[in-house]
Amino acid sequence: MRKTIARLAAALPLAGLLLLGACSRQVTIAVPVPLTGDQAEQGKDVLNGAQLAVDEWNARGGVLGRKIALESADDKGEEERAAALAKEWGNRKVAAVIGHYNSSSTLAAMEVYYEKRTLMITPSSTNADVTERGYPTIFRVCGRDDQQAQVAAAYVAKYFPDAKVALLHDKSPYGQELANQFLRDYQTLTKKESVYYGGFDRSTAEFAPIVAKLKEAAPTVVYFGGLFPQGSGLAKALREGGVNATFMSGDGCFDAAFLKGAGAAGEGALCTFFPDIEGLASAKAEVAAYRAKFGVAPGPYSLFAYVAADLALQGIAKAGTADAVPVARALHSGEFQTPLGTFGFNEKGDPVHTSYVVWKVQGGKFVPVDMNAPAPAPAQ
Ligand code: ABU
Repeated sequence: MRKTIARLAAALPLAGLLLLGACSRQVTIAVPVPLTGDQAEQGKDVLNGAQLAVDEWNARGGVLGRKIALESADDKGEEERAAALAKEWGNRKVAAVIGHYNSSSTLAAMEVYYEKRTLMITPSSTNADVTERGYPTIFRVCGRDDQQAQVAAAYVAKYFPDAKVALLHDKSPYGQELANQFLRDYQTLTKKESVYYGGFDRSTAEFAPIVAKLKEAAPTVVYFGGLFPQGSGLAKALREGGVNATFMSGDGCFDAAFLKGAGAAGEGALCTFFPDIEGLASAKAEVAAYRAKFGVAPGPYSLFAYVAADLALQGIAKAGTADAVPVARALHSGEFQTPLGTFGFNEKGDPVHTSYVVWKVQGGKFVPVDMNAPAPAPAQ
């Protein structure tokens, strides 16, 4: 018995080494997203997209002859948690991070990823600073708030020539930047001032005070920089409180949860998002594969997460290593085929091509609006 224990004890370090060897031969893709709380579904959308890409790569033999492992963690949409995950995964030398979902989390974590030489590609964080800070191993596959705000401002300037615009935001890096960019562009285009500008915390669910202020300001368009949990509640409160303005927001409200939360009050609301992705011929196979695997349609950012994971793996394959610096160089210098079309990054890490359009809630669904329809004549 004693001999057996001694043999086992002698074999344990070897088993440990073998296990370590097997693990280090894996390429790990990490996905930090909110998996609890009011953005849990959006986090799952992203996780599923990345999972699909990883599964397809593994089915083709992995990358560099190594199996790809996917790890996910709940960043809870919280900055501190995001930074802690960045530290942990950076220390463990994961090959790439697909995330975070929220701009606030990405901004809190990305410096750590950069310092730890961890490649990071966010599918959905649109705050300009994510790429403006100039970290060469940090990328995004979505567009930016300054781009979508410009489209929104041009739309309002053209189709609401007599608008009285009020701006609200959730004080987050995403929401506040979006509202500020919208205001800047709108003022440049129309030389008009807003009738109201204000912010409230992400935790606010009681909108009566804000409704009272807007009743007084009497806007005809309310532009909200923020996410769907508050956007839907706000749209509802405004309608119920007698503020009959057109509600407009960005990609953060472009979600089925906005439609559900706002109900009838969401009818006529406008959001900026990418053109119809599910309708893209290049995305047809992945949309079908996503539906087959998860039993639901992809969420707004599912295919972006798929593309982010796929590009990380294409970059690794092209560089011949999982080390972030050569992989980032490969991503910066190439063009890649993806379900979103031919994809390249500029020197900042933003997609070379991105486009936003305006979507309108009609019959409880988001419908793309005709951006070339003639504008109404201004009132005399
Ligand atoms: N882009 C909207 C969702 C996430 C964010 O940027 O905070």
